[in-house]
Amino acid sequence: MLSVRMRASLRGKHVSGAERIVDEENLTKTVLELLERPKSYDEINLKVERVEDVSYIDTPLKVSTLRFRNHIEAREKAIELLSYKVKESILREIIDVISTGANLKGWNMRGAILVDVESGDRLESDSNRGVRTVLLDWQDREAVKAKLLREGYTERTLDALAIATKNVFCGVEAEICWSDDEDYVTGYVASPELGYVRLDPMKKYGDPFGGRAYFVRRERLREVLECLERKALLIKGY
Ligand code: PML
Repeated sequence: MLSVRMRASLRGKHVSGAERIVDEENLTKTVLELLERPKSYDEINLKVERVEDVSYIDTPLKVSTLRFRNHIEAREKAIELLSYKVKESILREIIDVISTGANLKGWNMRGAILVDVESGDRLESDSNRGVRTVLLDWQDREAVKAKLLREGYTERTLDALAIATKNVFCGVEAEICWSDDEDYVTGYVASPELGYVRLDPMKKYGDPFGGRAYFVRRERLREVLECLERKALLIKGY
């Protein structure tokens, strides 16, 4: 199979990214679809890579949604939900980091922050880039997308649910995420035990800060990273 990845930027800022895992006969169609995604850009990077060893899982994490009056209440709920696994003080600190710009320049990180689930230590080797969950897709993307949209979810859910599902598959103990898109305020927490819990809203409209944090066991760091960045995964259904 082939992994197809697209990244687009405008004046040095990332504006769009997407990934598919497809068979050869769907390559051209997929490349064209991905090229049409970014609305404005001055650079598009397209990478096609053969993947020999693809793992399959039957279903993604279970999805639920909780709605709140404001992001303060939603963030408190995120802390409450994850506190069975991560200390409250660590969760508060990480939420603060994401909401004020996680990289060294005080801006959003492209990838996720990696956090030791026990101590709260930051584990990513490059604190500007972070860690990216790649090489993943739905086996029948269009069918899952149609079902999610029918149920009132969004295309963001489609992509974020695939990422959160691969993260759990790879050994991430817990995750917290909300978008850096100013107009997209729904975020989520995820873990093997909680599933994928959407929290709406995790920030105010117009807020440009967002990102992801993955809580991992330090002693499993190497294998988790290897899986997140190098193991191809297809999710069969929803
Ligand atoms: C959802 O609506 O299910 C939450 C999606 C979060 C997306 C985060 C992102 O795209 O940056």
